[in-house]
Amino acid sequence: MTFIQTPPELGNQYTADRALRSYLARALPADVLTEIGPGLEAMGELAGGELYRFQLADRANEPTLTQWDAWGSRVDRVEVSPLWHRAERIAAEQGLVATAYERRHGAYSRVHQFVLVYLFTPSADLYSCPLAMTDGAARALIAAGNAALIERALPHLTSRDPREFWTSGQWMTEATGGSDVGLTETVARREGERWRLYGRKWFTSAATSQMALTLARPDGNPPGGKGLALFYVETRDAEGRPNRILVNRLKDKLGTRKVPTAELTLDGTPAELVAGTGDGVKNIAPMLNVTRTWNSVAACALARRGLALARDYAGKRVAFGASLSEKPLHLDTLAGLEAEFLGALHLTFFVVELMGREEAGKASSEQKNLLRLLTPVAKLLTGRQVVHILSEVIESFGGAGYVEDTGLPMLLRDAQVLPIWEGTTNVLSLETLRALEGVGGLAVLKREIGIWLREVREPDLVKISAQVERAVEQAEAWLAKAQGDALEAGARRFAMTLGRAVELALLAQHGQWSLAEEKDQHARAAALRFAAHGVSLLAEMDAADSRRLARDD
Ligand code: MFK
Repeated sequence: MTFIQTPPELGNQYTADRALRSYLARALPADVLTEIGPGLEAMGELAGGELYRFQLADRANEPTLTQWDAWGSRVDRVEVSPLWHRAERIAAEQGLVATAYERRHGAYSRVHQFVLVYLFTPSADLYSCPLAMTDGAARALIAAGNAALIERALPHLTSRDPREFWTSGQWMTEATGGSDVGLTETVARREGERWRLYGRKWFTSAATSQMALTLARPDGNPPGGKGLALFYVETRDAEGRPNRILVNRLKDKLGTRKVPTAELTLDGTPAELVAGTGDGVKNIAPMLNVTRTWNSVAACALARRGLALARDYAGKRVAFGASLSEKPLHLDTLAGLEAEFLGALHLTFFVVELMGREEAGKASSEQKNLLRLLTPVAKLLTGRQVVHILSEVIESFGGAGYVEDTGLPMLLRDAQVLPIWEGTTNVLSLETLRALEGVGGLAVLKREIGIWLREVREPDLVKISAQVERAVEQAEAWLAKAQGDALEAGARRFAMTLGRAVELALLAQHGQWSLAEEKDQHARAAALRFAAHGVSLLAEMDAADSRRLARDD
């Protein structure tokens, strides 16, 4: 009889997630957890069961673009995969955006929302992308205080009724640059009573959204980000036709293949100013901070999915006389990945907690500063961690991980977008330096880390605390000394060091709590393993050598 390998399976993705449940037990008041628990369990069941099976069956379906109808009219219809239709309904009904705005649990509402998002994301083929932009648009409209647009769009963006629910695009990237947005070429002209936009948007995610926030330069404005204005666009007119928007083509991408990313021409698209005729980059920043946090949550979610499958498979796969889950080297490999994942999870949800406090009006000025500083740090670090973790997860399946219809390669390809969109690792490292200036340096972070580490008693974890403190001091010393090109060249090592220090400090704090409250060694073990991987990445690099190596000088 030919051998047939039993495939990996998923159970309820909430009840089976020991680390998430342990985190929530510490972070949320018991009554809040009791109230939201059944909803999380239902989402975990859906994501590990019906939706996961649907996702595997729907694997080959990708979005399509029909530009012309049979009679020669330009229609530019984008059709998405069946799973995306289902995901849209689930997202509305389960309040994946709404939960944050209904604020039923005050400052904890963001944690509630993002746990739902975390459970949903890995089974939803990056439908989280339009949801992230929707959440970001809602936040940017509120921040701008534009009463008319808030009244018009917010009820749709935060609706739980699938018939009313809108998603939003975030059209920033042009051919001139995805990072240097100040180079935007799209112009805005005042024609009669309204603004119209002319230009080409080079990378617009989720082209099926009902609205978008976008940047354009009002005629006569100066170059750069300050000369841009933030505009609100509805993508269809009253008859449902494209609103002077041409979909040139869908992008043929490495991953996120279910996301209908499009090149658009704006050919007199009617638009409304969101917040004055300038400062576009500044006005879209609240949206960026929200989508960057979704990015961090998605990184954790995809990493967790890969590890859940790898762990299950290790129990089923037999090689060299024993199951992989009995093999010391296989276990050692998975343990290292789990520790990195847990670091990412704790950093991400700490940022989410801060965001919830800020929105509920409960954040101190120190907490606001921490949020400003750690949003880019979490995004850049978790984006790199998830790619590393999923690359190893694929390898842990051997050849099966390389075969498309296992559904595994898609995980790695989708994860690879997370360090790219919403600001690459390097762009966010530089953003971290700017954010530091705005919050008055590292003092606020050092104080917070000190508070966490003060609770640590267990001798192994106390040693880790010293390692964290050394890394932060080293980062501070480097920052005080580095200037000009050296500062820029080291920005990534610096930002990653900060992020790793925060992750390890949170792991140590949680490890201590979990030992005391849950009699559980899991978080302590994660802290020790993470510490062994190292925290500080800082090193003196010779600029001339870098040029030699990078440019082949
Ligand atoms: C599931 C995952 C979900 C993810 C969904 C994603 C969907 C995909 C959609 C996209 O990918 S959209 C493209 C995303 N693009 C980016 O994220 C752009 C990356 N580039 C940067 O972030 C650049 O650093 C930046 C465009 C901001 C540089 O432009 P500028 O014009 O040089 O901006 P500058 O001078 O740094 O900042 C202008 C102002 O905004 C400053 O305020 P002041 O004028 O008062 O000095 C900044 O402080 C402020 N600002 C910038 N970034 C901010 C911010 N304020 C708060 N938070 C921020 N993050």
